[in-house]
Amino acid sequence: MTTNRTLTIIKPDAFAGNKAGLILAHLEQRGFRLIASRVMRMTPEQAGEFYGVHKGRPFYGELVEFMTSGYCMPMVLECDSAVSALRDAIGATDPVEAAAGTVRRLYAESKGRNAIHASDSDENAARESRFFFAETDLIR
Ligand code: 3AN
Repeated sequence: MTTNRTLTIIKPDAFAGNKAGLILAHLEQRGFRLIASRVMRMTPEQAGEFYGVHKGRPFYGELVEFMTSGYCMPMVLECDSAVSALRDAIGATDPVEAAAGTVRRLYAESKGRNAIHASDSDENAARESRFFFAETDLIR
């Protein structure tokens, strides 16, 4: 995993709202290239492990419940400075605080149902990409 890649997830609210294509197009227009994608429904065990860093926080149960409530779409994206570029493109966790033109400002409903996940470091991008994809899915 090179540092010009990051992991994103179109979350169940956006996927169920038929926004996956719009969000991918939005990101492609900003220079991100799609390396790998899948559509899946996470089990409680998978969501609990993926968000294990938040275990013990008040919103953890709600977060796991939401992430398992429907289909989602993990993707690996490539771009210069991918992690920071994608964090900039998705905007703040709470859509009311997200800058104009960001994915969350455009498509998120609330702090919990906020349309999209993006890795917050190169280390987590590598770990989270391996969570959803095999090494062979990422070869170019
Ligand atoms: P981000 O996704 O912007 O990195 P984190 O890492 O602080 O935000 O939180 C992980 C996820 O947990 C968020 N994407 C959001 O869905 C959920 N979350 C965070 N804070 C809250 C909150 N106060 N209430 C409900 N859900 C929250």
